[in-house]
Amino acid sequence: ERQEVRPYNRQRLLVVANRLPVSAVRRGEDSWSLEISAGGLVSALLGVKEFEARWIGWAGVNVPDEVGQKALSKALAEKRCIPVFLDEEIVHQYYNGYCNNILWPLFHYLGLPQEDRLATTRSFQSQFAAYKKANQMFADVVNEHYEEGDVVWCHDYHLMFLPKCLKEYNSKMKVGWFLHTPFPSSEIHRTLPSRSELLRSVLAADLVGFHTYDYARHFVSACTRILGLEGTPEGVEDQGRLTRVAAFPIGIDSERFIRALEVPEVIQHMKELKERFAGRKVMLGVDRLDMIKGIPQKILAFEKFLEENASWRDKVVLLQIAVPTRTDVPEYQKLTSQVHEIVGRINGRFGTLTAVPIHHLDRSLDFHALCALYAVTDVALVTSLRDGMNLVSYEFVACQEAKKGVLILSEFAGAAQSLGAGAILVNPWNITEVAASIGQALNMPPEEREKRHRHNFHHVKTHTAQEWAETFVSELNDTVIEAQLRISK
Ligand code: ADQ
Repeated sequence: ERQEVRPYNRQRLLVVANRLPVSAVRRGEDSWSLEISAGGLVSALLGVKEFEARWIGWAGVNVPDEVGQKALSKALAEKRCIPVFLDEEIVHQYYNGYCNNILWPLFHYLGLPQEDRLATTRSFQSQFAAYKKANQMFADVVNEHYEEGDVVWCHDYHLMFLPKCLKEYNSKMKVGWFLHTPFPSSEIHRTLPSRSELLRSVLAADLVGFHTYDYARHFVSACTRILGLEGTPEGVEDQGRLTRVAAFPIGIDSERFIRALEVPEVIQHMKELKERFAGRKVMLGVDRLDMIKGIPQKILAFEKFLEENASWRDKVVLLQIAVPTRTDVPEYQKLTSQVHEIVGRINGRFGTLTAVPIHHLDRSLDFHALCALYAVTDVALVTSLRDGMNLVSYEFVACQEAKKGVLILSEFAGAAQSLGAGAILVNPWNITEVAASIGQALNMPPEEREKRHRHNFHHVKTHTAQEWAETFVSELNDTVIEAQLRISK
């Protein structure tokens, strides 16, 4: 019904995220090549097709010269992308510093950096200043391209300051903000020195969205406890102005995965994989190499399983595909060596001259290779210590119509709330429990696998990325109209 009233496909949507969905590589003074970048946000928004969407964000490269900036803007315009140019110092302080070293770990319950408290506080302040400056630069570009009637949708923890900057430019702009990570308990958020300023800036938006009801509730309690505002079932109220707060669980473009399984190249890949691992059950992990994904914990649980189940040692293989990200941040470098060391030790311990139990790849796979891998997998292991949603679990389920494999899923991933009934839920910190659930998954009778898969497949097929975006934008339109009605009364 709503769709008839609102012509979604004609409304312009400005999607603002730290990164554009493409990465640029310089080929000459004024020539660029563009590649799609990996990650959950990009995967989800590529599934959103019904809007007249423009993307605004950083292209992932430093372009100090005007010739290069002009040429890149032109190349990006063909992909409906508009670049925000950030210099190296800002990227270092804002992106590597405040976003990835402070907000990301904090929102995933890993706490604030604490090696040297005084030094941390000093750099914290300059990083927060750079964060605000970068957000202002995004706001300038949005403001330059904004036309009346556009909807502006800001994404993620990189841009918490943006709603405020945008409303200062134009209080009539429809502004929504969505967080792709968890929003932590208010007791965690209150440790952040800039806690109040960030909450207030987000509250400038008309609609604030999270993946789960729990994250939305945590945000509202942070606003009530830290700012002393009033929380209502609708959102947060400040002097008669309501900021609507709600849950909008993301999904994937499931049909894209289902269709891919009929592509000859994917069928060929599947055949090769089946031959390569004939006689062994295939277990799979696909993650960005990040401490929140619990990769060491997952591998240690697999080791424990092999330790306790000698008869499985030559009958199962774990394929862990971990694409490196944020390679400039020292913690991520440490994690890479830690994972390599554990994998090496386990392969040395349980490997034979002809086979090893773990294949670990530090790289990204193309879409078709990934689909083939999902389809031949018997058991997928998603052991995030915290994860906003986790789309890998959705992608695996979408590719499992033939095989009906088992999903082992962390209870700390947002996806546990939607796929919990079909998956085996685990506490990833409990290595013994995860090891036991590997045994349970490998030995699960076909009827039970079928029943669990059916539940999850239905969910993944009916809760798509497209539906997620439509619901958010439709609610944002309604929220603005309601607010105007309230004011005119
Ligand atoms: P991410 O932390 O990036 O996303 P996730 O949701 O699992 O996590 O998405 C990862 C995406 O990257 C998937 O589409 C996956 O296929 C792809 N990917 C990962 N590793 C890959 C590899 N080695 N090769 C190829 N592709 C790979 C953030 C939040 C999540 C939230 C999403 C969307 O952390 O919790 O679900 O945003 O909101």
